[in-house]
Amino acid sequence: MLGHETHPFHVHGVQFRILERDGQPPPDNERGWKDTVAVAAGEKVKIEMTFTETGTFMYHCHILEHEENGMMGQLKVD
Ligand SMILES: [Cu+2]
Repeated sequence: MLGHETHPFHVHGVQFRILERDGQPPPDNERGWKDTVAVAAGEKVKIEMTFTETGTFMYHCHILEHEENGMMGQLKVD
């Protein structure tokens, strides 16, 4: 079931920093620049990213069957 698995969330074209996992600072190994972050079922991860270009940026779960079942979207940056 899609909602009970860990999801490797990925954004195209930009890197980000992980600010919080369930309201707590991330562990040391997650404090660098990332393009993918694992999000466990029920977990909330706050990230921060800066776009230096306008356009449409895709985000999705990196598990193919999740992506094909709707875990993808677009960010429009004007
Ligand atoms: Cu997934």
